Amino acid sequence: MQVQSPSDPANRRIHVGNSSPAERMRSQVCCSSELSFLMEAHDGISAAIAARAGFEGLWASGLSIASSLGYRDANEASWSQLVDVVGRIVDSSQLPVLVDGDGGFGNFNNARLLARKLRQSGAAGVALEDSCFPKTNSFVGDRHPLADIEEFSGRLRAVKDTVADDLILVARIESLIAGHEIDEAISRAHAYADAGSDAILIHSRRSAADEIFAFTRAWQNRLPVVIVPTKYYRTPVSAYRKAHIATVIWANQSMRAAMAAMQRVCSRIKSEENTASIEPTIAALDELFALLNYDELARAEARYLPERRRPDCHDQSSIDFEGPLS
Ligand code: SPV
Ligand code: MG
Repeated sequence: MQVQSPSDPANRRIHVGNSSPAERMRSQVCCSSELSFLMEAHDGISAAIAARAGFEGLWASGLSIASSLGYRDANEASWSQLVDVVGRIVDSSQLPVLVDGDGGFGNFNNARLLARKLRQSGAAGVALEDSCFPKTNSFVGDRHPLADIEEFSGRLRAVKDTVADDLILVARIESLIAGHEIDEAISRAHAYADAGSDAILIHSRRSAADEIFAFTRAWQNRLPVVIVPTKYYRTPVSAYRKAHIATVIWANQSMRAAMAAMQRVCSRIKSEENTASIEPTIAALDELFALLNYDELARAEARYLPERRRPDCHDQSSIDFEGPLS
């Protein structure tokens, strides 16, 4: 029997040892003194690529998932579509996944249903933002309406009461996005901590991280702080370590990289009516087969499939089709 290497994705499990996805995420987001990083994924292949690159946790981005489905980040994709994609991300990466749950798709009842379904899909955590349904992406438009603090705290409590410690609960504060002062964000952070959150995500749309650091100075790490440096990408991560930030989310770079690459390739193929010139610039098929572990399938066929039924040792036309599970 062939022994699989521990780095073989087919060999990893969502439960590593006795650790659940939430426990693995907790050791990264909540309890580790080291700064940790979550990489965006929006489908199975982007998740597999992030895992291969060495990331130890993923962010299932609402913006990127909506975009890959051809929707706008305005709750146009449904909660069940999100849950389906999260299942693919978990499956293909076997990493702990923090899911962008937007505002929870409604009130406390929708939020707790979403959390329950995400737990079933193998997610490690959910981030809920204090926006109103339907939400708008934080970088689109101005003066986004914020949820009432008490009402949003109820959403958080309902999620906590439903999934307890099986899912990390990150409360995301949109105060700074909506144009409010640090004090407003801090009073929300206190309320959301009291409601049972495991961590606070503070979001900013500025091109420098000044208001993030003003928040961390005032917050004094009462709960771990998570940030999303999409707009203030020039800030070095050493500054986040100094501010004792727990987790950085690289929220949409894979989706934007894929978009740029697809745009380039499509326009070249359209104008050249030939793929010869772009072939060296795109992933080889063998890379794709390696990424998705086709070797493991060949080994499994050798182990489980009678020889006469294996793809490379029979005449397909002589075999009756019996369906994928036969
Ligand atoms: C997402 O990735 O969907 C986020 C982060 O919510 S952001 O788009 O930066 O608001
Ligand atoms: Mg989002």
